[in-house]
Amino acid sequence: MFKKILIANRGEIALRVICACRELGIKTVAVHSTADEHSLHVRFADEVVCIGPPRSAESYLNVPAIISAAEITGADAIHPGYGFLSESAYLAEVCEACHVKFIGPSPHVIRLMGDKARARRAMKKAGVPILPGSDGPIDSEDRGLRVARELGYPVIIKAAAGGGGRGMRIVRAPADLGGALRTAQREAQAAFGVGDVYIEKYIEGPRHIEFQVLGDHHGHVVHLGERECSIQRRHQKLIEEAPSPALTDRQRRKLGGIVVDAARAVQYTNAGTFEFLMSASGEIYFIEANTRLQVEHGITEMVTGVDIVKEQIRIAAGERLSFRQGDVALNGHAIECRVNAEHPETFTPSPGLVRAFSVPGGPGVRVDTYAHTECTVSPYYDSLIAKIMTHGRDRREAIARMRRTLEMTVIEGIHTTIPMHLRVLDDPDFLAGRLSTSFMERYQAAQPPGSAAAAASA
Ligand code: MV4
Repeated sequence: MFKKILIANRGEIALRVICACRELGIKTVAVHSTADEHSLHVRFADEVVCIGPPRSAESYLNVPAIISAAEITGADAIHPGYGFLSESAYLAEVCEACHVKFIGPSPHVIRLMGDKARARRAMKKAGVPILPGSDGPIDSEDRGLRVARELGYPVIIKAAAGGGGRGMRIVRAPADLGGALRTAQREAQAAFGVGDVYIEKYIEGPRHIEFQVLGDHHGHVVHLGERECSIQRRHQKLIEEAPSPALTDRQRRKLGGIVVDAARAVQYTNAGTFEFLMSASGEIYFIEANTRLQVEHGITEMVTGVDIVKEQIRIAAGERLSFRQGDVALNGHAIECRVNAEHPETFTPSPGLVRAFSVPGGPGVRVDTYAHTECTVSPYYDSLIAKIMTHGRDRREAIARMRRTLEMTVIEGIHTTIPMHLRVLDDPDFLAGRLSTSFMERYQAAQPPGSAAAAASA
């Protein structure tokens, strides 16, 4: 087992990794920017290295600074958390060259899944249902038009190097295809340095369902069920739940088995997520795989009892998975609300000094946060300040616990998205489990109270 792990991240996820290391008896090294000098991940790590100024590009994304910190402190592994360098095949390669274990999949698998068009082919070959679409990159308007005619409109053009919603174009008629193709290629080139795009049949208002897997270095792969992440806005998830209210036990077993076989086929190791879209008529299609720990991993931990971060560390150290698929039982229901330092109606960032911070505990409540009274929310990083998770015997109980937890949470000095969450938790469609990625569009239409638009429509 490792003796010392460097955590190449900040905020609540750096603290989450520290929790796992402490339970495993592993020393920790925190790295931080000058903006995070007083943060809790710095306080609770055994050793600390300042790696640069506030801007991420010069600190949390600075590979030479992070590798140097690992070498200076004698860390034998690096946990990248999520975001930042967590899906960098380059960091994983540099780690290999420096004989520091990267806690994640191999550089080869990170690169495979990072190219969404290649990942699509690999999953198709492994027997995973994928969306009807092009077999490879589309490089001409002629080919694009032919593929789109076969698929039927609408279609969606996606950047091979994209993911998470960046570099996508929906095309509803042949006349728009050429322009959309050229724009998508240009945007992909500018954003990712690779202009390749591919085409899929476009699914209107789907559900977003993702399977959590773990694979060790001895050929064992298990899945931990799925999460439903349909409540999102501009590709930022707001509320997630496990399991999905839309899957039957039978579908879960079948799809889980397919995902496990596919992960084994690509020699997937460590934690990973296989994302699917479910159409209104209930068809399920693979869209992409994430090769990192995800923000929403905690709700899967609540329903399975598996500590995913500890498993990641054990797997990277070469240990065997300590349980088999048959040992995984889903217990009850869990929900996560991402509390962001943002205005609840306009979603504009609200950094600053948190004058008071108090979240209740009680049965079935878990809070992963870096926040505390008198902390500051930095404008330099993402606005997630707390993940409030609740568990119940069933979905209703999990929701009731979430409502009372949010109602009894006190955060003063900044705006948070808690009022938005409380509105969603009262929504009849939400309560009935009628979810889709279009769900939040009606909340976007709502005007902030006191605004000119609200006054005009009153
Ligand atoms: C799609 C789609 C509809 N049809 N692909 C957005 C992020 C990226 N992971 C894939 N995305 C989508 N791909 C086809 N063929 C709709 C989306 C999509 C979406 C997917 C998951 C969660 C939220 C979303 C919000 C808007 C669009």
